[in-house]
Amino acid sequence: MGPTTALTSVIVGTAGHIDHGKSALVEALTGTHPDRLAEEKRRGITIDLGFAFLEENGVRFGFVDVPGHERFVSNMLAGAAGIDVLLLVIAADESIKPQTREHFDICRLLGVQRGVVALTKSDLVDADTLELVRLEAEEFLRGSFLERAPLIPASAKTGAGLTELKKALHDAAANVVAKNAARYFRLPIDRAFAMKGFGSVVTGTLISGSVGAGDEVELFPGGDRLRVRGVQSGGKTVERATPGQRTAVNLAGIEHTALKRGMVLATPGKFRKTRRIDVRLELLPLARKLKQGARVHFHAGTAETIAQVYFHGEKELPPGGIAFANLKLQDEILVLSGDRFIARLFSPVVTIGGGAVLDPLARRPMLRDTGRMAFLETLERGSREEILAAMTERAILGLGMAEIVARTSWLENEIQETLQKLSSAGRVKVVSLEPLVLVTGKRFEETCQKIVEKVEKFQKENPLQPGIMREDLRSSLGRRVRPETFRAALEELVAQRKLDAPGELVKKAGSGITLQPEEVKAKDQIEAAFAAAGLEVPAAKDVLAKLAVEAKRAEKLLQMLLREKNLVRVSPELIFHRQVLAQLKERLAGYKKSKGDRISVPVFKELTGITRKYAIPLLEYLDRERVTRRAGDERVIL
Ligand SMILES: Nc1nc2c(ncn2[C@@H]2O[C@H](COP(=O)(O)OP(=O)(O)OP(=O)(O)O)[C@@H](O)[C@H]2O)c(=O)[nH]1
Ligand SMILES: [Mg+2]
Repeated sequence: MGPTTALTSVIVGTAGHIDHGKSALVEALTGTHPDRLAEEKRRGITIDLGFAFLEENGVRFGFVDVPGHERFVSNMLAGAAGIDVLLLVIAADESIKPQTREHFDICRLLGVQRGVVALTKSDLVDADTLELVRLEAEEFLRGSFLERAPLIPASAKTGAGLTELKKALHDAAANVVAKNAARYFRLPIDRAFAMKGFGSVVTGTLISGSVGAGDEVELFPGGDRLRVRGVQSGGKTVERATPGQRTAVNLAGIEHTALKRGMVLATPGKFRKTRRIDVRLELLPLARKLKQGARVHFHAGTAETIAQVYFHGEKELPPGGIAFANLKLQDEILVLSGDRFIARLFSPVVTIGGGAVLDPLARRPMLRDTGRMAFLETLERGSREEILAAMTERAILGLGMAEIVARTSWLENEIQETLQKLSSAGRVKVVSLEPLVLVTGKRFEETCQKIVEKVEKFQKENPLQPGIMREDLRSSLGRRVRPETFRAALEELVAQRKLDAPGELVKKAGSGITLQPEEVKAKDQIEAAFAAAGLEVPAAKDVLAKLAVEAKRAEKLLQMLLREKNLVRVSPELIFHRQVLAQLKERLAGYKKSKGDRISVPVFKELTGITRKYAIPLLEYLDRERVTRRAGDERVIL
């Protein structure tokens, strides 16, 4: 491993009103001016995200510098996702201004945990003014995640306060909770470009997992599988980039024009793009109330789209309110459970709130879905066991591994562990491992019970049938019972000796058909009639008519003989005894030995002594049985 991997990597994001000195401060701290566009240099403002690095005392700081202009808040949002430490910049000569508030609200809603406040341009004000601004800032931050953050007067011009600022950034970095590189890889793309000699490159803040040359990654929402040619972090080539690093990924097999901000690179085959999500939505105290069906700008990661809001439960959300909502997105994007998002009003375009994704693959809201609120509550606060149990409960057809991963982002071993706990407590039943299918213990019991009932009912109504056909039984349960669940339930019932399932049949354990003495006799008579007839068989109805039992039961007895294969139906009208057919096959084999393997219809009639009425259906039957094969006017004996 290279030396860079030994460093702690921390992303510092600036925030603050336009012209308050964010970019100048980043330059003073790192030596790199983050503005890179010609237009930015000409106008003296930041338009899009800028980046700079500082390596000091074992910490590698990646700075993301954002624009303060109100028209570029959407660019700011793409940078704010993934920051570990907020560098809130307040100019001492202007104090708190609208985008100071808006940027701060955004960082809070995105769940940023810690930060440092720089009172910049300290060289422009006297000590009294500086003190006043400090008081205003303290007041502004009271009760927030920055309540205890250091407020440091600084000047990019004179260099005052820079040492203290760096120290404060180190202190904050020491408290950043390290993100786990063993989780699924995810890189929201904030830039895409072509590099001479390299091809397509995308950059972003690596928020989860790791990536290295040779990896296969999936591009969302498109779904392309791409190969990683190389990875850089902080301008240096690395073996693997880890979370909390600004990362550039060189991709093979795609034009840079097909890549853009808002797309995401991720571990292949794990996640699904979505247009419907369930969320917790929080409205800012100063926002206007939000009505059912309202449309808002939706930002998550570096992606941006439009969302229509449907509240579960209430009809509208008052300022400062919090509610569960279903969002219908205009474009397909990749968001995962726990991801934060920001909502902005249509007009005027201002930030009104945000929240967290609870279910990235939500269903369309339905009025009769009364369990949804409790389900979302569980997703938000529940343990893994509670969440998995609740998900299983709501998955009528069972729940597979792929779906659990896509909806929770849990690793497979975490799912296995959770499963073990749940199945040993009897709360879920693993009905199949490959593919994984889970049903609740309760639903499994119900299915078993239903199967027994169906079999009993069938046998009661059809006393002369040995049992119900497996496939008929399964389809009688309806589509809500998955084939895997049916199979597992049947196995369980056989193991419990409640049912027998020989071959394609399912019947009550130990049950057989008990015939009345006159039925036994009648059955024998039918069989004997066909055995005696040889190849010139009588019509079935004539045989049955001669019996002492009533017509319906006689028909059942015939069916039994057919099922037992003692009689064989050769054509709709003609039934033969098994032994007669066996003799015929033998005779053909003898013919083949002495006369050759070709036989014509007249010769066949002569050989068997039967008329065309029997000969043609029999030959067609023999063709089907692959005893003979038709070849023009003749048959080949096989
Ligand atoms: N005197 C003085 N001027 C400063 C200081 N910091 C920045 N400036 C000046 O303030 C102006 C704006 O600085 P920027 O760093 O571009 O401000 P910004 O916050 O990045 O602005 P946007 O990115 O457009 O939001 C520039 O002319 C800087 O030279 C400082 O500490 N002291
Ligand atoms: Mg700037």
